[in-house]
Amino acid sequence: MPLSPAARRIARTDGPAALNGILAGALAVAAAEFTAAFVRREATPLVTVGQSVIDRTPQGLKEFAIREFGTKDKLVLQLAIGAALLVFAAVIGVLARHRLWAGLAGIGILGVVTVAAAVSRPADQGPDVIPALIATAVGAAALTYLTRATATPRPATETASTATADPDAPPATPDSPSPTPPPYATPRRRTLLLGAAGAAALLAAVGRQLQNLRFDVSKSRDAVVLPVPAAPAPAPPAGTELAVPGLTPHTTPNADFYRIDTALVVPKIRAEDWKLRIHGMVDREIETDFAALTARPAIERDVTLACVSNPVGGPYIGNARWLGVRLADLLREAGVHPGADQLISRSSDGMTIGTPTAAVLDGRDAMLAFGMNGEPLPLRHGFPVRMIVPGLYGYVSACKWIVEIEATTFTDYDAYWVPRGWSAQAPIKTQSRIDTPKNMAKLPLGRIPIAGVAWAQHRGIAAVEVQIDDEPWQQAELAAQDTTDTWRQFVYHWDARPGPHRIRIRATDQTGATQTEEEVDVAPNGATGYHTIAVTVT
Ligand SMILES: Nc1nc2c(c(=O)[nH]1)N[C@H]1C(S)=C(S)[C@@H](COP(=O)(O)O)O[C@H]1N2
Ligand SMILES: [Mo]
Repeated sequence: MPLSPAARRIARTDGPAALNGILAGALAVAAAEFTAAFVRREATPLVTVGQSVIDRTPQGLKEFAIREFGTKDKLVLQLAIGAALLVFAAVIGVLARHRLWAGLAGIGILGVVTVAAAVSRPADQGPDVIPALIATAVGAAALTYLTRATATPRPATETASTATADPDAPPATPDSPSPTPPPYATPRRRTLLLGAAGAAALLAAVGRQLQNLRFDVSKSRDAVVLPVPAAPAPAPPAGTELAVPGLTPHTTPNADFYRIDTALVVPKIRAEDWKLRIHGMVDREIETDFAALTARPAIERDVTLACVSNPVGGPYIGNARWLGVRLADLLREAGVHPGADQLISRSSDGMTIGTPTAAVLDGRDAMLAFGMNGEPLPLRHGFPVRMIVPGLYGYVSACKWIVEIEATTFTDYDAYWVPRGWSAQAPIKTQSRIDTPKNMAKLPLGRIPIAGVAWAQHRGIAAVEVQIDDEPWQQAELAAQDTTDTWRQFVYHWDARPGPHRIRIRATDQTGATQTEEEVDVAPNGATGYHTIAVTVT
């Protein structure tokens, strides 16, 4: 298809100009990656901007992202930011070809955005702006250089005088009255662009490598020797595990444990560098480090952790054996004031989580955990130390990468999720999930096990019932109870008749309360309703 003259001119001029912008952008990003290796890994604009987007994302959009992309929402976000940057850089390149100052203004806007992102993070650390500033300077310099070096030379008659008299003159615009513009892509230009692309790739690769060397926590984690618990978890009674194919195992392996957090990159804290400060409304501040914490008498407990964003029937729940130190002991040592009804835990990346002090002190096994299923905490699950409080949703209890606990009040402080529309206090609601059969399954005639898990942390599960279509509710068989803080498997053996069927379940906790049939969404404090599936028996 023949191109119109205008299209040909754009292809010959704006296309290459866009490439200038993209290369300048790539060099800027690479410079930031390199600089971040000397500041903090989390200081690259790719992370600070992404993090700011996460913190500012309206709640509805965030729920949509979690629902649609699951825990891949962060990858999707990074791809979206990358795509936006690419388009913006291309536009900047084209602008610069027409008016260099306009392109530079575009770089300036990116600079302001990245600097603002670096300083506005809750974990604001002054030096975080350095990569943003360096990226802006490199972007501006690269754009200026590439735009000038690849500008269409002026027609021969003008060259001598203007070029020497005004080296800063903007390049000829595509509207220049030049009937046959000289070819834009010259061998020199090609060398220049390849050089810029190569430099960006090298700088970014070396920067990443340096980041990995400087912030390598896997070595620190490998070196951790977990203490032998003074109070080991009581051995679960026989029969906590039912033998039904497709049923969730009682203990969730670390590799399969759900991950929910706002961290775009997993915070990297070496155990040797970790410190925790307990302060606020206390008589004596406590500061401890990893060696001191793990030298205290440790407890080991099975606790089922659940996310408030878990929809009915959803996957954001897991059960692990945690090893840690009783938080109540530390709080009593600190002399927490009776009026301090809220504990704010802060993570190294600025997350704040508010937990009722009463829940930590009421005798349940609230702990600062450093072990998970016999291993040091995995990095994604909060290495080196996190909080675990049986019975409360993760966003009000389970601070990962914890570095600070402040005793305060609910009136004085709103934790991260509270102004975002979630309840300040959120005990886990009684819930149950069918793991097998799957929704929409086609099943053979005969006896079919309907099995899953039910949970009512710290109250314990007393019963699970199953209903087929509109028939009476039937008692399911319960697995033995590990503790009231863990979920409990169940199975119901169903003599399936042919045809389409609806299956629903409901659980009753050990206070006698049955979960409500009323369907409410996850916000503001956890979903309710009966997990319901449809199957066809043939
Ligand atoms: N630092 C930090 N801790 C956090 C979060 C977070 O975003 N940042 N999310 C909380 C939420 S919402 C949940 S449900 C649990 C999830 O813990 P997991 O990822 O180990 O399953 O961590 C909690 N702790
Ligand atoms: Mo959560």
